[in-house]
Amino acid sequence: MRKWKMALAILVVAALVFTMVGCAKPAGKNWVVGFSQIGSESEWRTADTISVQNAFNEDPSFTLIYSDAQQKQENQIKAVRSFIARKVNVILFTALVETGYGPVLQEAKQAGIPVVMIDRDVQEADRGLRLTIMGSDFVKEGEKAAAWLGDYLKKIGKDDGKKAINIVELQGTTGSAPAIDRKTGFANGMKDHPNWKITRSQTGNFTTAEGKAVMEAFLKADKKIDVLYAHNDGMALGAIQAIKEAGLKPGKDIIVIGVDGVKGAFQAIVAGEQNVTVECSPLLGPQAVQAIRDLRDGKKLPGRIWTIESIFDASNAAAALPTRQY
Ligand code: GZL
Repeated sequence: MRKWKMALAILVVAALVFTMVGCAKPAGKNWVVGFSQIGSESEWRTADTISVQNAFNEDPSFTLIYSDAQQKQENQIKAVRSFIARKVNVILFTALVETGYGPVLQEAKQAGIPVVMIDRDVQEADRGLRLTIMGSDFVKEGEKAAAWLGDYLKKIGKDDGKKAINIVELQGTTGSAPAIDRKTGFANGMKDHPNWKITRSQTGNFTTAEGKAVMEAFLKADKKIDVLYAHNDGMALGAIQAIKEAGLKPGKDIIVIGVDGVKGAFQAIVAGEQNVTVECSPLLGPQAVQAIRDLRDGKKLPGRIWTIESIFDASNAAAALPTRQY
């Protein structure tokens, strides 16, 4: 009699232990991540959000709390404060604009909650309040755009180095790191071309609708436009609509330069309506989850984690299009 009871007890304990091991998360290793995203203003942003959400949701040792600020800084500040109140383990954050986050980052620091940034950084003065930033080199993106334009104008014999090349610029969100740095980078590239002039420059806020509206105004005011430099493909695609509605051929009458490398830009390049897109990858999820795993494991994070990027024009866009992930 006793033997079967003993056997039953062993079976029950074994089943209990198996259950515990099978579904129990490593104690003390479950981290809650508060992610403050700026909005959904572009194809790029949507792809970035999906990449981060997928990366954290695929790892059961993380719980991701997601907040969409709908392009309002005050919503981001509220979200970070709510993460602090909820005592999350880490805050993941991209800055709508560079300034205005010092106080709330100070609050996170006082609460002992580390901040890891992706995509857009805060101003220099506040960078001591965040652990690291991962994403693209926006200055380099602007420089790549200018270098590509120099090569292209030479190839089509449109730049004798003397005749004015008139460029209009659609800037990103005013005060944001990509808008500031892409402008700087392109200006750096212009130094080699004294005959290049930026005749008009205005924000289209990274959206297709605003990019179209501003390009319409440019075209009304100035018939002599040789090049459009748009800080993202979304605005370039809106401007392409405006150029066509003005009876001009985008990609031919006006050279169209975009940044991001979204699918819509590849399709426009294949159609001959956009000339180039400088890649800026939104697929930051895997890097973000690995950085936070390293943080959880007590590793020191590098001050800057760069993404590797390329550039696509008529020579390589068609071949790359089928494998594009965003
Ligand atoms: C750049 C990112 C920019 C994209 C835009 O890393 O912050 O914001 O270039 C997006 O498309 O809106």
